[in-house]
Amino acid sequence: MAAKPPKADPVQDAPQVAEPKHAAAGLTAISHTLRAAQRQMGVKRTALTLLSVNQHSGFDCPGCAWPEPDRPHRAEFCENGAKAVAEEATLRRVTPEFFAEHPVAELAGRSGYWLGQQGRLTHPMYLPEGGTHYEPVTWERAFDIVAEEIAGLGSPDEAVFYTSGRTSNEAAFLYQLFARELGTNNLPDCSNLCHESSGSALTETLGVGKGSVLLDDLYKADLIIVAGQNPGTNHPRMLSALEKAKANGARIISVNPLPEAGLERFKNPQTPKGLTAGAALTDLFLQIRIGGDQALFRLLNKLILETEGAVDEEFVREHTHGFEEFAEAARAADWDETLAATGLTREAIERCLRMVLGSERTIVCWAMGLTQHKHAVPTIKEIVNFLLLRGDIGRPGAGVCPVRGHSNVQGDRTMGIFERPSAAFLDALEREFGFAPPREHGYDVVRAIRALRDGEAKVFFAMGGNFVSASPDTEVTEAAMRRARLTVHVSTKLNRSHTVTGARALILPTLGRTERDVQAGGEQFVTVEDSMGMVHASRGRLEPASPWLLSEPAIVCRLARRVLGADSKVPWEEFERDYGAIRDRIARVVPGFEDFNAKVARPGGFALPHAPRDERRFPTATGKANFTAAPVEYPRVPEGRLLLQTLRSHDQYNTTIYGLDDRYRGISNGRRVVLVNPEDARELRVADGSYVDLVSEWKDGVERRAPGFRVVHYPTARGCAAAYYPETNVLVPLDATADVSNTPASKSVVVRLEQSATD
Ligand SMILES: Nc1nc2c(c(=O)[nH]1)N[C@H]1C(S)=C(S)[C@@H](COP(=O)(O)OP(=O)(O)OC[C@H]3O[C@@H](n4cnc5c(=O)[nH]c(N)nc54)[C@H](O)[C@@H]3O)O[C@H]1N2
Ligand SMILES: Nc1nc2c(c(=O)[nH]1)N[C@H]1C(S)=C(S)[C@@H](COP(=O)(O)OP(=O)(O)OC[C@H]3O[C@@H](n4cnc5c(=O)[nH]c(N)nc54)[C@H](O)[C@@H]3O)O[C@H]1N2
Ligand SMILES: [Mo]
Repeated sequence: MAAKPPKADPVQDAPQVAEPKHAAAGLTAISHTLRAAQRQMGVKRTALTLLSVNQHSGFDCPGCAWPEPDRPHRAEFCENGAKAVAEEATLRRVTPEFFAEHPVAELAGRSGYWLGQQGRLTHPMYLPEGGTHYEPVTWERAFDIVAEEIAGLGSPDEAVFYTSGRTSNEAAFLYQLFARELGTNNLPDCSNLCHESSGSALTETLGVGKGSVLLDDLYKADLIIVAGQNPGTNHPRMLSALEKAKANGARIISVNPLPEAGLERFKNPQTPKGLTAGAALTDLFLQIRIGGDQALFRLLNKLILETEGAVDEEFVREHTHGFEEFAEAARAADWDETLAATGLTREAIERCLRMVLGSERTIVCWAMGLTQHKHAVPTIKEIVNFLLLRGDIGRPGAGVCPVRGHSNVQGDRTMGIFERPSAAFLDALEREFGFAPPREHGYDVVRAIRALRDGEAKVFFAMGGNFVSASPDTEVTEAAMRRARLTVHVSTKLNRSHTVTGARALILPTLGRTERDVQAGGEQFVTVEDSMGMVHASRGRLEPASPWLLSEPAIVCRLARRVLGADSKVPWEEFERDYGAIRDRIARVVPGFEDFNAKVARPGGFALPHAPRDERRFPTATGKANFTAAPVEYPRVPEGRLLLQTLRSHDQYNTTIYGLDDRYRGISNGRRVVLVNPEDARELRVADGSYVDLVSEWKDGVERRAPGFRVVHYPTARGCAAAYYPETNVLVPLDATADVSNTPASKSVVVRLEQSATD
């Protein structure tokens, strides 16, 4: 039997603290997996469901974007993938009766954890203007309401269409098609909050905004640098790949302000040895100061340039542009200042250099620890400089590996979910469908919030996600959302964004990945693209959570028909009937998808072309791979302040909170904790176990406060602190974003700690 959801909101500010762990996974992970899954699904459904995750004939794990091996293990999932699946395949339900019982005002006072634990949404629900409760509504009426509000806009640019990264390729393609036929490029997505900095940096330097390695390259690498990423929690299947790489002789350097358990040692639950001792992963741990990565790579580059024979001169000559200017900047780097920015010793950097010089094939992997800073884009460009110097792009075992978050976030972008689409993409749409798509750029997430705040956008539509909790500056974002005329969420589960609404609001419940999708044309499957540009099919097996659910493609098709009417140039009905028809059009619009339907029928799918990886061709403005010479930046922190990063615990999927523990870091039963280096804590006079308010300081002078955090003395880098997102999003100023990519700088927030009033 599955357990009932919690009735009351648990007390979350009484966390318990134990010693952090030094290894990830192993038997404990298996027992946690099964317990979490059975709580939501019961025993039989757990077994059935987990065995079809990431199998060629099954569904793509909604957990993360890490690729599947060619021959997946019979149990090709991880603890956190299983939790993501269990959240979706849960037997708990949020019905019209639930909404009748709980007024919206009450739901708005609940924690995100409590909301998510209530289960799957079963019916379309409507909150009328002035209403206190969501009421059931028919699908027809729901689409009428959206159409009414869109018809009332002064221009299509007053509507915003957000996407979270679980949406399939088919749904994403239709969604952007609808927005563009309507007449707007306002297509912000979670990527704006996530890897946008990677996309910006890689597009400018290499010509393709995606990673350049395949899974197999990891197995061939001599050296893998993992910077700003916590795979033990967020990409657990990556640990198996790192283990295999090590067995093949690779060495691993991890660059992180925190000693993350998963990177120290991995106990692979798929192997007998893994269940006991496990394998040590990290050979060198560089405990970097938050925001010090650009400085680190600049120093490494300076040292490489100073070492006889270390530069791959032929590669630099043949394939790159801008070397001289870059080399001059790198040679001129000032040791003292640059070193201080890293918080490392010169010896540590020289040790790292020796490992770099000893490697013929180096891969750099990274995630949010690098992308969410003001200088995220130049940081990633410095990593590109580093790889270019050694010729480590476009050959086996080497390259850039931004590790994506949501399971199809990369595919959504490939399908055109982008507020700044290329002219080539729009031309292709125009040719294929015969309408003129808008050419002006639309809003990204931060700009969409400003537009809502300023009354310039009035309809907010979300294809998945939890916009108000995932976005920065919670109070500003929530106030902005409340100014909208209409907010609409296509969702699987209840979340905070359903409770912070415009004048009218709709919740449109949809099928999840795990569920069977039957349309008039028969049973359908969808496709996704993983972090390494592999595209494959995903087919749900479970009965839908409720008979009233529509699939995401069906929702877009019906909405588009209702809003655009008979004038539409797009055969929406045909697309809803048969997703193969959607793929036929994708094949004609998106490069790399030729013969899409045939290629995706192959087990394991197919790899999208990647010019730098496949042929050392760089489709940049210069036609070469670009070295760049940005000045080194790093966050400046005034006396008595700390630099706070906002990160994930082991028991959450972004804003979906699975539980209140962060096992590897030794935290349990609560989330309001702030990890502080014991030396800093002593200087700041904050005792372990005392309670503080986190107060962020930003140049606008506005006080942003997150009250009541338990101080945990923790071995993070000096001057740095860490606390969980989304509780701390209230501290991230809307205007504190990365240059160029405009991604919120959620990993470098200057804070002071104030003794809590209640302490
Ligand atoms: N179970 C689970 N899986 C997930 C998610 C989830 O929430 N739960 N989220 C998914 C999504 S959307 C994403 S984007 C990914 C996120 O995956 P990660 O990027 O691993 O997620 P974070 O918890 O934000 O961790 C950031 C890591 O960077 C480090 N870090 C912080 N600042 C710096 C810095 O300045 N320099 C360096 N070198 N390191 C730094 C932190 O200590 C931490 O280890 O995971 C995906 N997978
Ligand atoms: N401070 C801070 N803020 C951050 C981050 C950080 O590190 N620090 N990380 C950022 C990152 S990397 C990201 S990606 C964003 C995440 O931002 P989002 O993608 O907007 O947020 P999620 O929490 O992943 O969305 C969860 C909701 O998605 C819905 N959902 C789940 N599956 C499906 C599905 O199959 N279809 C549909 N339609 N809906 C579904 C459920 O209703 C669930 O409540 O947050 C960002 N915000
Ligand atoms: Mo993400």
